[in-house]
Amino acid sequence: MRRQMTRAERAAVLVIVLAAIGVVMSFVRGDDFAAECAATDASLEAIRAAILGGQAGLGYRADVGEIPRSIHDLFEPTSLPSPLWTFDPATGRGWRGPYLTDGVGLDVRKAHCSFSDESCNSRRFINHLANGETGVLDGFKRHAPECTNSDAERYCTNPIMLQIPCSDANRNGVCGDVGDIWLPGNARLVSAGPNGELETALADYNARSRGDDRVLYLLMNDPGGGNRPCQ
Ligand SMILES: [Ca+2]
Ligand SMILES: [Ca+2]
Repeated sequence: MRRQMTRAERAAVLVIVLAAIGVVMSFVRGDDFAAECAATDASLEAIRAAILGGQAGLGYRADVGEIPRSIHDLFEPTSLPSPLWTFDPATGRGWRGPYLTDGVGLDVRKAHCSFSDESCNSRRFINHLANGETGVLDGFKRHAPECTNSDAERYCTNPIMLQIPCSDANRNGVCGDVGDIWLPGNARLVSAGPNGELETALADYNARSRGDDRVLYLLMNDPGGGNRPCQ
């Protein structure tokens, strides 16, 4: 005849079941994060290929003659001098995009404060971003602390940035002051990463202090030690 489990045995079984559920949940969450991280890195690579050229074509730089000022330039040429708005076969110059297909209209009020709130001092992080521009969102939409509360609608969508850092001549941590020299050779694509907070400062030309941000340099190898592993 089947023996009844004692209370201690039932408790032990319950602990084992709960532990198993915890392991499964952590795997699910880990896979989820790894997938979002990989998707973000893939978007960074796709944007770099759109700028520098790749399998899909020569890219923005070959057509326009220089790298864009922002991701928006890959979707619309309106920030360029008007002679460059259309491609001229005679000169081989001019915009002939869009160079990407997965653009979204940016509502910076829904992004993290680093993007949308002047109190976050955007000159430390952003050289160009305006509400209504077309951009590309990163893959991290659920991990920032703000995304777990009732403000979820306000936050949780973060655009990938094209950062063109500066020399920060006066060493005040912000770019755009008199004497600050822009460094397009150090241009990089930046995602705010899983915490949704943009930590890669414009004045940090080698992005050595980037937290969990995902950084991809356009024109040089990463001088800042690389990103954290995608797991
Ligand atoms: Ca400065
Ligand atoms: Ca971050």
